[in-house]
Amino acid sequence: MKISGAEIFIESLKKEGVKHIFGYPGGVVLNIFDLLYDNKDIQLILTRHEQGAVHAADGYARSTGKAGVALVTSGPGATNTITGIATASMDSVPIVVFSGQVPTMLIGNDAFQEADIVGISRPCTKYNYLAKDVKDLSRIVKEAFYIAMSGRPGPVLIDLPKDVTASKTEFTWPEIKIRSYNPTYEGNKWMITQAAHAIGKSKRAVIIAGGGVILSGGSKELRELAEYTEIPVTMTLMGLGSFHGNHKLSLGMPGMHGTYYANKAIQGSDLLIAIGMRFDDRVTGKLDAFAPNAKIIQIDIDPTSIRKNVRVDIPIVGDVKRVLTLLNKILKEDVKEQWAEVRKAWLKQIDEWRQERPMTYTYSDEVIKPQFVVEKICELTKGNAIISTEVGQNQMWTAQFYKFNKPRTLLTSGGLGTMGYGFPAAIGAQLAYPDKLVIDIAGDGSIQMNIQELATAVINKLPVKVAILNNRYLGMVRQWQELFFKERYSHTKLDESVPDFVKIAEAYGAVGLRATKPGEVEPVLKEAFKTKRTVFMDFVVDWKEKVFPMVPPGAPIDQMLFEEPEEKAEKKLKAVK
Ligand SMILES: Cc1ncc(C[n+]2csc(CCOP(=O)(O)OP(=O)(O)O)c2C)c(N)n1
Ligand SMILES: [Mg+2]
Repeated sequence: MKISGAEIFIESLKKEGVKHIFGYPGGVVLNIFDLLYDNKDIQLILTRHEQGAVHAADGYARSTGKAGVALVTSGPGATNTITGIATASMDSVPIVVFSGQVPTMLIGNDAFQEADIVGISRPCTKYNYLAKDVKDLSRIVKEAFYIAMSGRPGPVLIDLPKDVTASKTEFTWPEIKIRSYNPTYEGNKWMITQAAHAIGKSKRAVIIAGGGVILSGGSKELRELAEYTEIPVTMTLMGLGSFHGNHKLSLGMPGMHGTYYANKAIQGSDLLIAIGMRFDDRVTGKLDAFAPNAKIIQIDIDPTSIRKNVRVDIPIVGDVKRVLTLLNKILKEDVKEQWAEVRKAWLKQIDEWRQERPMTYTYSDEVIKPQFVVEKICELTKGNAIISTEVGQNQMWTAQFYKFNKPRTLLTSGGLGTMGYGFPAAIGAQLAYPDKLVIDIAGDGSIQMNIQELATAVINKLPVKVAILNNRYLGMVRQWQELFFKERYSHTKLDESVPDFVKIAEAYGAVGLRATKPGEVEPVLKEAFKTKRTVFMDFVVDWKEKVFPMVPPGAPIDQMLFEEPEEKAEKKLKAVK
């Protein structure tokens, strides 16, 4: 029996096990939306902006490990997805985005709502398709999910011309084979043996764990490696949750706003084991001063990530979980060092650095410190919530003060740094986990970038909690202006333009709560966590607070700036007024 392209779309998604898609309608996708009107298997979640749909699909994917799906119309609907697609691309998130397109015979004619989305999205998708013939559609969908999920995951876009979804053919679900695409999962055994011997010889080794550990499901193997060889672990922003944040071998996050002791350990190391991380400039600081005495082992499934930024002595292309499994086996069978003895001096040295400059902040009982809010969230949730963040200071304080202890519990835009990501991403995660506590730790600037998704959360009864660290500033940019631009606060002061978030929440039918004093923080959080409704919490925090420590841009990572003494900060405050 012949069925339409729109029906093939539905049947293909069913075959892929898709239950939820996020989207927004328009003229050229009406065929599909018509089928979604009474389809029992697939539920479309209507967001209020296409960017929100893609971030929600991304949050769904990051929190579950399954591909997230979005469906939008042509032209502006399609172009509105680009920030979401680029966000997913930078952080290796598997999503499949379907965009409507004008009929094939009109493509290239500047037809109404035509945009060359295949061209526009090419640099920020892992792969993209223009489905020109309905006969190819099911194969394309199947390939798209395979490409999105396999190897180093990433976003795939399928452009669907209106006539293709209208025309009919037989539905088939073919075997697929993509000749030019064969990710390498097994690492080279000889290289892995070299890595094991290098670990055996090292005295001052450090592991840097990245998002690849989480993507491959390799947390258990990472822990086994660290505990067996007594090597301390630092987790990049994308790697937070891959290793228990409270483990005695945890050094927290490295890099620009990382811990002093992680950065000192990297700089002083004789062996760096980089696992599923790509040496982003926020991690390395000044490249030619990075880890000057270290031999480097890099494990990554994506060969183009290896040696991209730093020299690597032992490159291993492969899936992190499989490589670590073999590495652990070789270590246990062949490299039987007295690990505790070998690492004793190194771990003692790291502890001294930890004592010298712990990750801390100055508490106040007059004004709410943003770090205090994050600490309280961590304490009350015991690290068991799914946390998303926006971008800026709120994101860095979350990374510093929330102790992530499970993979897939932090949803944050690391590579692209997309303000407006956290709230829709939290909506996606809440849909996947209706009974879990999902909290977006937000900034007053970022939350306004996708605040319209309050409607999506409320109407779908998604009890997402948003904790706004309201400093009335584009705080992170203000921080740079204070430190590097002579306190010239050009266009970063939001102040009286910041809306009343309690009223906004209420206007959408959500709950709005506010805390202006430190003593109110815990009661507000407790009240929010108790309710089954969408909640905005407006924490009016100290606007002067900065994220420390900080590596100034272009400096080596052990040359960090620390919190200033109070009097000096006071002087600055006067200067601003
Ligand atoms: C879409 C987008 N535009 C601009 C930026 C640059 N930027 C980075 S942090 C930041 C300020 C964010 O302000 P807010 O959300 O209030 O967070 P805070 O730093 O105050 O916690 C800006 C403008 C960005 N990351 N993303
Ligand atoms: Mg702010």
